[in-house]
Amino acid sequence: MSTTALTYAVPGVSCEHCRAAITAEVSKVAGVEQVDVDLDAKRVTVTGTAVDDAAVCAAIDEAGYDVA
Ligand SMILES: [Cu+2]
Repeated sequence: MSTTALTYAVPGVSCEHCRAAITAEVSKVAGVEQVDVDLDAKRVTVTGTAVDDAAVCAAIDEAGYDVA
């Protein structure tokens, strides 16, 4: 199985709380192995195997943030 890296622009992230909230929700998505939240670039990078893009978007939304 191949590892994929998906990147999302999430303008609303600004602090460690945002990082924790998004990491907690996105980590629940099937196949996700790593979640990186770059607070400076306002970008979330998700690494994993056969990760469903729509599920990650839904998880970020669930955490309370909008994907640009
Ligand atoms: Cu925050």
